[in-house]
Amino acid sequence: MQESLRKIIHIDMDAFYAAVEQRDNLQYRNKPIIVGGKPDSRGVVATCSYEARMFGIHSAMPSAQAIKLCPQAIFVKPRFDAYRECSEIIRHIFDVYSDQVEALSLDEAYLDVSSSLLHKGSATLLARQIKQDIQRETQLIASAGISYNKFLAKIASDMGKPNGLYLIRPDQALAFIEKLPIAKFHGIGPATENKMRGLGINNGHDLKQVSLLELQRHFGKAAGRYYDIARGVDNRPVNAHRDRKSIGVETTFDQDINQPELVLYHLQQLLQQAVSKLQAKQLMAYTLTIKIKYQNFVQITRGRTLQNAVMDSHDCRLVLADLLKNTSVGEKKVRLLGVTLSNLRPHNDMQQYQQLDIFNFNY
Ligand code: DCP
Ligand code: MG
Repeated sequence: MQESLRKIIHIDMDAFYAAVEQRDNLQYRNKPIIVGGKPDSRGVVATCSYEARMFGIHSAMPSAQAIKLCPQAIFVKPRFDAYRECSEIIRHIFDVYSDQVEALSLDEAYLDVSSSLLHKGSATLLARQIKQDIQRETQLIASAGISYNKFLAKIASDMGKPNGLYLIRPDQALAFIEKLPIAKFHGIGPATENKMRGLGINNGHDLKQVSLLELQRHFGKAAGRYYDIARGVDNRPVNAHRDRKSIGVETTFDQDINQPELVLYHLQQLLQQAVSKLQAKQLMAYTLTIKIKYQNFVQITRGRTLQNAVMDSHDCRLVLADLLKNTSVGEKKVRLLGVTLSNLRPHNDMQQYQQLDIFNFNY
């Protein structure tokens, strides 16, 4: 099927955890509430109500900073069972409208509705119906984005928030992308964004001016994707059986490193980044693997499966140190280090989630 013929809907719940809390607790309605860790020590904001967002608070912000921005904010301990229950309800609704549903997290999914005959094939009317079903069954609000591929549908759902129903038609897409700031491109993270800004690429228009060759020079393998999305091309299918197997991060050093302490330090940093990615996907990992490429380009991996889910990098220091014992670190110089988390599962209960520690949910 030609790309322009697909009809993709992206659904994302508004302020999901916070909306559930405001629904279930009258005293939180119309108030700035923060779901996440308390503002002492290392608590972090999981999400906050739109009332709290007016003060500049957002997900992943340290709670201590959030309370400074809004001293009257109410901190609420997460109730994952309630969020999972809602998630199941909305997934059942999606299944009614499409057999090609790709759930990205508890509150977010892509639906390919290209072959739906409902509403005479209008994906926008279909999305509106899905939003209505969600509201009727959960009393919660979802935003929907509609377009001809995943990249644009996701951006569209962001554009309309909250309570959005936003369509990007094929004939509007190129003009839309041209104006889009690089920060809004899903799949371009903060590091790449900075690099692009350094190259004078601030929006879709700028990105489109750069040749594929030039993009490859700066961004390697990711270049093709950047080249395509600047042109509104994203052929990724909605993958109903997507099952992420691992999450990894790695870094190549400008100068090869030698000291075991320094290697350990970098591995901890990489692990911290991997754990953050894991959290964003609402997953837990039980297997931790390190990758080392020596100066002579020989590459090894060492892994361990743990009894408890991988915690933060501080707690894993001993495991990392242990994995390093069985390597030539200290003798051979290292040019690249990587950390991969695998054996992934959705985080199921409070106790397991707490093991990720970062949120510091000790109420
Ligand atoms: N979440 C989290 N930690 C993060 C980001 C999100 O625990 N760093 C959780 C809380 C959110 C839920 O995942 O409620 C969904 O994430 P979203 O990014 O969709 O954010 P919200 O639904 O809260 O708000 P929005 O209206 O912007 O979608
Ligand atoms: Mg959301």
